[in-house]
Amino acid sequence: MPRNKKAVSVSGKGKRQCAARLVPEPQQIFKGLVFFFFPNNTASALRRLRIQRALDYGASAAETWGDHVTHVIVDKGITYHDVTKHLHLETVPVALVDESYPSECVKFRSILNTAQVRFRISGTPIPAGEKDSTPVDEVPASGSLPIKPSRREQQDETQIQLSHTELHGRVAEAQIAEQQLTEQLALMLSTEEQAMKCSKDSYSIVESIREKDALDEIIEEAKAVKDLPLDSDDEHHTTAEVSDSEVSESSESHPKRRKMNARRIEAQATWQQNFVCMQKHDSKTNAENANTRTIAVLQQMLDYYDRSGDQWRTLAYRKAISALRKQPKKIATRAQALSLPGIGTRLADKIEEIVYTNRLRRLENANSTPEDRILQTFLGVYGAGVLQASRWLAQGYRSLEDLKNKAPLTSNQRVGVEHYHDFAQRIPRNEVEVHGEIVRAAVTKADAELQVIIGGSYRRGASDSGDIDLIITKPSATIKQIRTIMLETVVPGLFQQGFLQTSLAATSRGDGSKWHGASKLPDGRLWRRIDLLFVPGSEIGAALIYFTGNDIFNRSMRLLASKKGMRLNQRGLYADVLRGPQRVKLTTGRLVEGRDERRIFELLGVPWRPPEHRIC
Ligand code: DCP
Ligand code: CA
Repeated sequence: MPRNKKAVSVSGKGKRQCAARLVPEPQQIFKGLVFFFFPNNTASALRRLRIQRALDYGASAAETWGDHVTHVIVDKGITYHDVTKHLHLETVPVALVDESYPSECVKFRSILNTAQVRFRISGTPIPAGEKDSTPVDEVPASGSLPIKPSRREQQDETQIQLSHTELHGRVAEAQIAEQQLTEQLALMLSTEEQAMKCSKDSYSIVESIREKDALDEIIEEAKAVKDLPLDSDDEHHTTAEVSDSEVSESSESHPKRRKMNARRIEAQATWQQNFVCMQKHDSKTNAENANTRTIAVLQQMLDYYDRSGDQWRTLAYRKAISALRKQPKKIATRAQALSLPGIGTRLADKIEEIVYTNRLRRLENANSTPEDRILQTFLGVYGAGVLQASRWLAQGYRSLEDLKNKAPLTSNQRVGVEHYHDFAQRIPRNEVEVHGEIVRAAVTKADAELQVIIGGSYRRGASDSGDIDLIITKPSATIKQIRTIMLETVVPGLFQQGFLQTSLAATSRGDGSKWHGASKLPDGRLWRRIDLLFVPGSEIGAALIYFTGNDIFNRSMRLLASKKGMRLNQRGLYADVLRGPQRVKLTTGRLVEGRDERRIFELLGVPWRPPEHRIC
């Protein structure tokens, strides 16, 4: 039975009743808003769904144009001119956005800025001054963060790498969205005739709906960049792989084929070289580079996008920085920058600007509005993602004090807010070592065979770290044994001696292989974020690779494994992974190595890289 049934009729051809199935009141983000859909009818199943969704989230749909309308929501392909002509207006006096606007608001659970370029319809007059300033889509507007760069920027600026988890997260989101759409469609097409139509056409209708879904675009884009290093188990093989039989049997007798095979072998040799894990990257590549200043400025921009959860731009900037690091000479002009792999026109312009002005205007604009600054602050709260930060903003909180005093916070969020300034500070290398020593003393006291290895950026030789990653292992122990001794003896002991300050609940579904919390030195003032990672001896090699990183290096290694018909994760390197259609993994494969870090490199054909050469 639908809750709070509210009938709203929409006029015109294909007129039918849309009954709102209102979501619970706190989620009704559109409450009080009146949407005028254009075209204003439900002839299209896709539009009908969009209207239905908006109503579910509290909007009213206007039957006719009038003063009560707050937003005009326009189908793809319709121009500003079409709207003004139809409504007999010179300009549209209310917010005018494209069809993606309501679903994006629902996704972010807040009312997004209607002025964002991504919602603009063709022919909309551009506000004065905007052309000269930062493009609206360049910097996330208040309460709203782009899920991907515009196509234009994407083409220009980057060859994008998309992580396995991100891709799969998005595929999963898309599948959930599809499921929801299908359910809604079935509910809407409720008469017998419509139900029959639904069963006959549901696939094509849903397909056509999904064609226009923003998530689908992302997935398509992810597919389009599938040859770039992804953190993926399910990557496609390249045709560069040549089977032994193909070479041995046919090479001699078919010269043409032999030539082709030779080319393919050569291609195979070179494609491997393109993986970042094949090349040495260390902090010197950074420090002594002719492009140090440019890299530093781009890094700040990268940090900004990273905090904002904009993984696309984050990766684009990383790629540019990585390309600049490899240059022995200073890259000063746009043309020079453009000649580097992975740098498109927009980033090339930025590089030129940095070199000639020693700064990046964009950086100064990045936190230009008060709301942007607040959002950035909220994004710095431990455990708060983009969604949570924009929700706080939409709920009217303006400062950390507001959050502390007025917002309902989870216990993790409260720790994050109260120790915001502590966690924001990098931890000097020698302090990381002292935390490691304290844990090591407690661990070995509990079991002399347990070992503590400091991983993360520390193991890569960083002079400071964002948090402390401690790998706890024992050659002969299972994870269960390690977890028991850690959680029953070591952690309580470390609390008792005043070193551990709090434990933080795992944000995602944990497998019991980690403990997150905060620690403080006896003579220290600051709380530090500390992770204890429980690793059985049989997996220590793979875990060392994973927890040493960096993340780009890891992605590169995983993709390389996948291209070689193997699979690498934090537990081991596996071979003979059986895959079905769409390369869906059917079996996890046979473990070939987990214990020996160097052996995993060897098996993958990657020259050994000491941890400090894994800074990509
Ligand atoms: N890691 C990864 N992919 C991620 C996150 C982490 O492969 N998305 C791996 C590589 C990292 C390691 O886990 O090096 C530890 O993660 P941290 O976030 O602690 O990153 P770092 O230790 O490298 O950097 P920082 O100094 O900021 O802590
Ligand atoms: Ca770390």
